[in-house]
Amino acid sequence: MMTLKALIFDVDGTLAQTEKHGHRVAFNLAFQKAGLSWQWDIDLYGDLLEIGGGKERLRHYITHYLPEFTINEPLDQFILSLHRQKTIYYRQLLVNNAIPLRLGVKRLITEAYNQNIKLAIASTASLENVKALLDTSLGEEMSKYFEVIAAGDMVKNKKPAADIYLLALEKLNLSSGECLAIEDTNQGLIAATQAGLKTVITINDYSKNQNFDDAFLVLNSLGEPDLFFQVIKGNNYHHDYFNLELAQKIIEN
Ligand code: XBP
Repeated sequence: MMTLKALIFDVDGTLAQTEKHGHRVAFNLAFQKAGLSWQWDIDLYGDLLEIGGGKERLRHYITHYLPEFTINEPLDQFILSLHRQKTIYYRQLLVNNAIPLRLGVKRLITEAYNQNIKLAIASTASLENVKALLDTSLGEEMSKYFEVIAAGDMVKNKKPAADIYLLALEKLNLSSGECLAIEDTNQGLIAATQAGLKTVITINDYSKNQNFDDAFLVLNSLGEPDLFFQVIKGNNYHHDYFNLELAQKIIEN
């Protein structure tokens, strides 16, 4: 029988709703600071989220939405400095007004840590931005619970490629059958599935209409003992909120 050894969490949208109120706002502030009139509204940002990675998203926007755009420096350099400024704003936003963790996240992390289940991160966002979220929303003490952080440019191909999950597994020194992935998007699901992981999805506004056929369980949130999750798809084995017991049942089946 397979035993659960680790939980691997996606970050943006899964741990906290950072995209709409964090990353998007920080991009817009960086545009303003650079004297650009670009504005990423909530709907446009939803479309742009198909491209994982802030730098990749900027490049996609420039090449697909602004074909006439020209600058006096290499595009790579321009994107890097714009993204660097965005990262500064993102951290500032979090420090000044931490984005709360989603329902059940802190409880599950605490439960795992107390039961010696390893905790890992597999994120498309840059390491700096992942750390900023963990430090501000979980606190520096609890953010150390994450033994492995696989993020951003540590791999060549970002989600939906499996690379970041394969890196997390390698760093954990565990096989995919011993770990469970927690994600919020179709791209994340594809990445985790390609890495051989079973996946639980907690949907959000941006991802709710995506395809989650390959997920083991699709929920509206992880839920709490006094605030149950809603099951959108899959077998919840009569549980009302997501805990390690349910995670273990998923791994076994
Ligand atoms: C989320 C992303 C990231 C963030 C921006 O990834 O796609 O690109 O939107 O972060 P995940 P950076 O859900 O895998 O955490 O600007 O740091 O790339």
